[in-house]
Amino acid sequence: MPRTRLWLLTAALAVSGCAGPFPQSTLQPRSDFARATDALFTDIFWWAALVFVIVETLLVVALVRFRHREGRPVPKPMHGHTLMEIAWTLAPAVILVFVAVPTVRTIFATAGDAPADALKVDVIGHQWWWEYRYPELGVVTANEAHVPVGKPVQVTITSADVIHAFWAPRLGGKRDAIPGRENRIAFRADSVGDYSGQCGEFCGASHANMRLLVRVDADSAFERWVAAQRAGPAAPAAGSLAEQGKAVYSRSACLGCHTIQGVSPGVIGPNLTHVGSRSTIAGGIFPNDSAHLAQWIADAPALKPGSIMTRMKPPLTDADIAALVAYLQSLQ
Ligand code: HEC
Ligand SMILES: [Cu+2]
Repeated sequence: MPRTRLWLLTAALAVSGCAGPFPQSTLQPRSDFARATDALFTDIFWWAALVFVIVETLLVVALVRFRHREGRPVPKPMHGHTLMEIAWTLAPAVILVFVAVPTVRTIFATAGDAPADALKVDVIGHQWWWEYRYPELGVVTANEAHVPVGKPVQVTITSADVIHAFWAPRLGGKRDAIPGRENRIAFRADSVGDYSGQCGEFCGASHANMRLLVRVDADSAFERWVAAQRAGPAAPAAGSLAEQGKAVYSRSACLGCHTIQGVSPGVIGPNLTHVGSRSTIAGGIFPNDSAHLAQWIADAPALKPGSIMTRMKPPLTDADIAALVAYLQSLQ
């Protein structure tokens, strides 16, 4: 009885793994690219299932029919059977053709370029965050990419330092981000929503903390986003805490590493011109709220091991940090 219960418990645990939601499952595709790879997977899965059933059936039949029985002589081994040798050489070859043809077809179908009018997005991997540039729109942002629904998107991927891999599983396959090289993915997202992903190639201490978000917007929302990103940074109100924050920013090391349009030209870290409009910070791992911003500015490596944004020296005062947070949040 306890054994049955143990089995039931194990089965329940295993099945509960199928409950979802699965924000990063390639089995829930939301673009033409992801649908192509998912269809290939399903296709090969059923061929593999067929092979499994045939092989296991033969195995069980052989075990039952030829098992040892009292008084039965030892079966005579067989040596050299031309027909069988040909059969078990040919069968795997045929199976491989059934796997290879759709695979190669899918590789070609997903390796092509998007049509010439596709939205161009340049993705640059950094330790440990993503930079997105829209060369035709003049937009630069970090960690959260926006693309319009139903439109072809041409993503060009490279890296500023080591090898990373851009991977938003429900939209497109994994592609390496290699310094000095450009890889591409073309896809057309088919439903509005947030699609998370992450770096898929080990890239150092905080590889696991290098997540990303692709927001697929309806046309009008995408246009609003582009217009907001193209606008200059909001000017803080006179006498506000945000204005003090801007002053702290302008006399701190921040400006050597970060760009805020018209304020500082740094290119080591993410562009902060509209940082207040993003939902997360630091490679998509922390919510963009006052508490996390304050902790991050005070001591980024404590939140994210190895962070290139080091602790500020001399340390900022709590008042300075509060002012900086207000300033960053005003940059919508
Ligand atoms: C040595 C260069 C450097 C300096 C100095 C620096 N940062 Fe950063 N900052 C970075 C890097 C690199 C990242 C990305 C780190 C990551 O996500 O792993 C970053 C990330 C950030 C982020 C998160 C942005 C996002 O969208 O994810 C904020 C906010 C930020 N820095 C604010 C500041 C402020 C305020 C200062 C000044 C007090 C400052 N930084 C000083 C390099 C720097
Ligand atoms: Cu990585």
